[in-house]
Amino acid sequence: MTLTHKKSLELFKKAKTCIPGGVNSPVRAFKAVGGNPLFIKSAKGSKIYDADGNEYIDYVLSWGPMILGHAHPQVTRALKKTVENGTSYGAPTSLETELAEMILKVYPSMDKLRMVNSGTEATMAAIRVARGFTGKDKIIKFEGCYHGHGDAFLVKAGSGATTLGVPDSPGVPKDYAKNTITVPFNDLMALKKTLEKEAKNIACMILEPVVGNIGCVLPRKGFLEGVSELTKRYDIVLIFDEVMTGFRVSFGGAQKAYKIKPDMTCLGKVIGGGLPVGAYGGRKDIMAMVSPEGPVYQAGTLSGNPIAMTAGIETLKILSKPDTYKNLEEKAKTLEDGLKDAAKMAGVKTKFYRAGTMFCTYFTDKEVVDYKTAKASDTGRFARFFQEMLKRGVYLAPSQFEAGFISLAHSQKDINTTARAAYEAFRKA
Ligand code: KE4
Repeated sequence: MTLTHKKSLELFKKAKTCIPGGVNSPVRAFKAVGGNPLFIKSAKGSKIYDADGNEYIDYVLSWGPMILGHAHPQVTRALKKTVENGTSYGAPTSLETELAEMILKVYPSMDKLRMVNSGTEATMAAIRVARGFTGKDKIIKFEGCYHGHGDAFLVKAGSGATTLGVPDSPGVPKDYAKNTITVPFNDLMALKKTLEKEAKNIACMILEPVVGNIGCVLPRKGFLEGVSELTKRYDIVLIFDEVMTGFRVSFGGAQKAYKIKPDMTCLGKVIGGGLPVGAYGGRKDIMAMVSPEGPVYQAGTLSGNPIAMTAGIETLKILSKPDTYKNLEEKAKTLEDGLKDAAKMAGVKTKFYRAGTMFCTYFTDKEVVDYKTAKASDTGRFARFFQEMLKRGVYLAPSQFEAGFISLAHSQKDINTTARAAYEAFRKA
């Protein structure tokens, strides 16, 4: 099936005259997979439709938020109603409390939370609060974990994983980056070594409990328990960045699935139901630091606005219905079996990882356990696989180092089509 992307190409050329790289977020530009990005005109359920009218089964789902599928009627109806009352007041509304209570009920590790407008804002604020609470400056993050574009996180491991960070992007001052220490994910020994040296200066440790930003990398047995135990031993604030894993790995996120109680949690994506929402929260003694209750400043013009809250509330109402996650798990497992069988029948060596409804296929025959092993996979082959799947009407994340997502709207037919396309795409790639 030869799809034309003529309209998308025209739109991309035009976008590049006024937006850097023609996109408002870099990964959308298809740089990692080649070719030009598709401009999307509409979406419904499990499908997205590009400017040339081509239909795709969507496994990006806006990078996670659209767990119900696109344009869910209950969410759309509620949004239309709310928007008639105005869109933002810059004053408190009952909707913010309603969504906050819904989230706190599902994440008992959080006593209180603050709404913000993105995952980046949530993680930036969370480390500022942890620094304010502990009076310490340094933070530990893990290689390959992405926490948004805050300066503190755009840092790569200095030479030797336990030395101080160096900027990973121009514009991040060296003096700032040196407060971020990066340690390999799944490596408790390296973490212990770092802590022996630096523990007294460390305010917090932040990690994606399942790493969705180098593909999908699962914590080794005992890793999260080890991290939790070490943060308690050294009195360091443990922050779970569940912007992606929240309501994805399970209804209660990775902290529920792996039974770990972090001191703070960052959320985003699903809790906004496709509207800009992030949130950070945690123990009441830590959140008491947040202005205006406490001295740590954080603010936002549109934080908690009624439209975004409405989308989040309706999304969580549907997700909290009984059997929803049983239904999601069945779909995700069927997809996993289909993709694994397709690779096997095509004679292609891949490693597939999944946590709840997030997943990833690597082109490698070695286990992928961290940034280094993820980077060693055959990204060129992934790019060819991506393009072959696109030709067959399946829209995967345009980078090996991203996770794929499935929604309540994906049907058995969608999954069968995907598996058939994958068999042909594996052979061609
Ligand atoms: P946002 O600022 O993009 O809402 O959230 C940042 C963020 C924080 N923490 C985790 C674990 C995340 O995955 C993200 C954002 N994820 C990327 C996808 N890998 C968003 C897509 C993009 O950058 O365009």
